[in-house]
Amino acid sequence: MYKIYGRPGSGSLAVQVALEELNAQYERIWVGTEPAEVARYRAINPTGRVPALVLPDGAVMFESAAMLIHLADSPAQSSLAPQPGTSRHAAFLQWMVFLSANVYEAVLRMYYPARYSTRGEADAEAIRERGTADFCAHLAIIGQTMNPYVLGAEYSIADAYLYMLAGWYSGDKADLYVSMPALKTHAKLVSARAAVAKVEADHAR
Ligand SMILES: N[C@@H](CCC(=O)N[C@@H](CS)C(=O)NCC(=O)O)C(=O)O
Repeated sequence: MYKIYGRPGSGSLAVQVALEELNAQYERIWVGTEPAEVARYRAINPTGRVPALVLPDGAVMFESAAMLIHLADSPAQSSLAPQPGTSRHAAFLQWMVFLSANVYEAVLRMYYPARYSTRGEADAEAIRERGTADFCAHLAIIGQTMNPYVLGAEYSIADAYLYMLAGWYSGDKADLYVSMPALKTHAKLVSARAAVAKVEADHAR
């Protein structure tokens, strides 16, 4: 039995999708935002961020990309990632790290801009703007090669990750899709998956 700690609409969404895709048994636990609850949660994830994943043997993981790679690689014949050791798996790793290190990073500057300056709110607007521009530029790089999925014809858990991250665009999605039509097709395909629909409904409750 896994345990996934998260918040509605947060980075736990893609990890929960992976658990659903694998038909894994898991418990979903919401973490509140009150300081006392976050302080208690740091005993599970010392960064205080969501998600955190507890594995069936009790080991605890943080960092969403690491969780997704671990889950996708766990079954010998996984439908969520190519076979480890192959060039296709190398491409999978490349995009997972790219999404985490660049797209997720830019998202955090869009949503928490005041944290990125010692002047706090005074610089927030400029940092948010830069974060949004970087977010779009990073998505455009993936958009150049995806067709229709990140790895081409086959779905992988990188698609659930991209779908979640792209969904956090704070501007008008229609504008984003005009410049990146591949993302629109991608969102339609990924949102139609049973696992994704189930987890999105859970996060919307
Ligand atoms: N690199 C981390 C980022 C996690 C993260 O920043 N999560 C956000 C929600 S999507 C969070 O916990 N925000 C609350 C906060 O930073 O106080 C990961 O991929 O797991």
